[in-house]
Amino acid sequence: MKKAFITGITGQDGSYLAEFLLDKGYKVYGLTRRTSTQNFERIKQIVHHPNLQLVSGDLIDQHSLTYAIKQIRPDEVYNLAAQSFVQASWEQPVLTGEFTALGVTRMLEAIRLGYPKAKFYQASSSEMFGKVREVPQKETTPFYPRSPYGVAKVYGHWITVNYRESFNLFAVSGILFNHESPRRGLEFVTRKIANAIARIKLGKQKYVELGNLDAKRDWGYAKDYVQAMWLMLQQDEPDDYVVATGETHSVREFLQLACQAAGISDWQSVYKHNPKFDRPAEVDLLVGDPTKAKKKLGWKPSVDFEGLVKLMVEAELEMERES
Ligand code: NAP
Ligand code: G4F
Repeated sequence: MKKAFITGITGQDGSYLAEFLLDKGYKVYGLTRRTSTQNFERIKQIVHHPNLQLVSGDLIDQHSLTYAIKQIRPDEVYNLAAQSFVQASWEQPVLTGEFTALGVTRMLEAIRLGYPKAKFYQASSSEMFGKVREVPQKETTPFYPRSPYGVAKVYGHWITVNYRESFNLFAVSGILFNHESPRRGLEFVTRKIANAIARIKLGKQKYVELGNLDAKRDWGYAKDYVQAMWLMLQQDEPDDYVVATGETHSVREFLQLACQAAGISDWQSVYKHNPKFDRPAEVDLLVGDPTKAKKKLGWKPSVDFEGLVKLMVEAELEMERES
């Protein structure tokens, strides 16, 4: 039985990846950190699965990571844990650096010292392209991060490449563009809009307050993207890949389509601008070129932009009707 160790198992991607690997017959170990209340909402369907084991630790605590790797001796390690909210990275830049940047080195050290045969996946991000140097962005596009989060991810990306080249580890970096789902945190713009529009439709809320509607993102479906992570670790050679849909849409388009999906005819009547949600430095346009992932991994997205908005709004309508 293959063994996988996932950091960030309680997050959006970690929970989908754990389900995907359990379905494939893996024994899955998930790192969870101590919190005053348990945060197992996204893994509630699998938490009692006989092939899932939760392991206590934190990206800031080297011993907990090295101990876990030594004990488990995993075939595959997926480092998905991070302070992942861009806006919060201006409010907590040092903590973001500790988790999202140095946390990667701690994981790599744990593998190097504890079980160097493990294959390592690093959750890199399209935020590294920031003020984009070319359109669309591919594996060779230079980075120009625009937030403490983006800067931390650039560090995580290069330390992964460096450990591959220095210590011959099977370490790969997946440069994933935005991917969403009904399990997205409520603070991210897609889930925030989908949830607010459902609540407005049901008469529970009047407006949705947003920042910059002009920002454009390449949005895909999270379930498709965890499959790409796994495919990267099944290759003969470690390499880095862009994972994206190749299409870009504005926050405004997301809002308009969400209203349409809920049967709200005038999107402007339910929207207010709130400068609180504007960012000190914005990433205006992201659009990825997934040619390499399609060709070498045989990966392709199964849900388009319209389908994604629809599935997110429908999930929120169902949840809000029940609550
Ligand atoms: P998420 O939902 O915010 O999940 C983050 C996970 O990291 C949670 O399980 C969280 O645990 C854990 N975590 C945070 N700090 C930790 C620490 N110090 N020690 C241990 N665990 C810690 O993020 P996601 O959307 O699933 O994204 C997964 C990864 O992909 C992240 O690294 C993110 O930066 C990256 N990424 C995401 C996207 C995207 O569009 N979703 C795109 C590119 C890259 P708690 O539950 O305890 O908070
Ligand atoms: O949903 P967002 O917060 O995601 P963002 O900043 O693109 O980051 C996400 O994707 C990255 C991949 O590129 C990941 F690495 C990262 O971990 C995270 O998952 O914001 C998207 C856009 C931004 O341009 C923001 O300015 O939406 C704009 N926006 C407008 N109003 C808003 C809002 N964003 C949020 N969160 N809330 C608003 O009210």
